[in-house]
Amino acid sequence: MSPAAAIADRFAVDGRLVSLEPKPGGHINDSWLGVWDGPHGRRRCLLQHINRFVFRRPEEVMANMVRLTRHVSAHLTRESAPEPERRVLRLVPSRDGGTHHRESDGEVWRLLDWIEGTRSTERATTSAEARAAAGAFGRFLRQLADLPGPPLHETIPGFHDTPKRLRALERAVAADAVGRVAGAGPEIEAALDRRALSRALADRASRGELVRRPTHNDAKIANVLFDTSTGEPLCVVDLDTVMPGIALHDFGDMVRSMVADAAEDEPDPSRITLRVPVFEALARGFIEAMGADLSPLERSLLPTGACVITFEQAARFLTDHLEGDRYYPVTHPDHNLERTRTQLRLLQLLEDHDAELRRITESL
Ligand code: GN1
Ligand code: MG
Repeated sequence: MSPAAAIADRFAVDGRLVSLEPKPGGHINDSWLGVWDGPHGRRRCLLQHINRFVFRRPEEVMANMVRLTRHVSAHLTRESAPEPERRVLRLVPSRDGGTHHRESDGEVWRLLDWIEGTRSTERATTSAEARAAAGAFGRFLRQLADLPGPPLHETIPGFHDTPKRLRALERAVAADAVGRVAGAGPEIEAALDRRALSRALADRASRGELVRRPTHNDAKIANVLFDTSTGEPLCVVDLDTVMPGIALHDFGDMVRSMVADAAEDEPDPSRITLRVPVFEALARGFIEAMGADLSPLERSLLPTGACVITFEQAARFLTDHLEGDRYYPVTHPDHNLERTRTQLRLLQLLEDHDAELRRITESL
């Protein structure tokens, strides 16, 4: 039995594990798709190992997940949503009744029911798909807006604290730990030139002008499951970074990850283009789904959200490149530098189109 299969066996699934295959996807956690033969036929589940280098307190990640999935389920029941079990992630308990399994080495694992008949995608192929994804994230935020009780745990402190991300970049440049600063001159200059942008939302948030609420914080299209036959966006996944935040960061991540029709690590930045209709579709889908939960100020700052998050992601990739690729997995030495270039190119395009994007959000 492989180590992952031994761990899968620690969860309360009725039946025999017949296969367990690695499921490539996100950068941070490792996942496997398992198939069980049981009394009610075949059952598929996703086994996940939580990355403890990134999530220092996995128990808090799990506690958030339990609270918020229950809350979303309650909303679905109240709304009489069809097939509610396909619209929210469901944890499979461990054999001792816990929400996760902790190995003797301290590593934390969880098992989720696989949502059958869904597909996910790395890129938005059409404006309609982008609008649908933005609607899914907007509804998710609305469902969480009335989460009772204390705020969710901050699973990664300062996750979207953009000025802090800029300071981390400055420290990485000063330290030049792996001798890569000389080879990244233009990228460092382009990022440090955007110092003012790093404060564009942070200052307003600290003055209390932007509501803090539970947000997703990794709102890329790959984190939405679409119904394979109808194309309806069913379920928002990757809930590890759901924590208090601001809605504009989620909108920013949607634009960052969908507007360009190119992979995040496209090696040729000249192939990055800005699809204005996709931006419009995202704004439309998000505004529609959020309704009155999005303030007039937030609405007017949607294009700023896109710039801030694209800048922040560029700073994060560049910092990691300069620190020797400790956070994001890479396949070749300049991988994080290439990712930085695509983000910087996209940021430039967003800035060049600023007036047009503002006109669009004002007109909706
Ligand atoms: C990471 O692991 P994944 O692919 O879901 C990262 C996000 C980045 C994203 C870039 C916890 O997400 O913040 O935007 O890569 N997640 C974490 O693709 O750092
Ligand atoms: Mg993620």
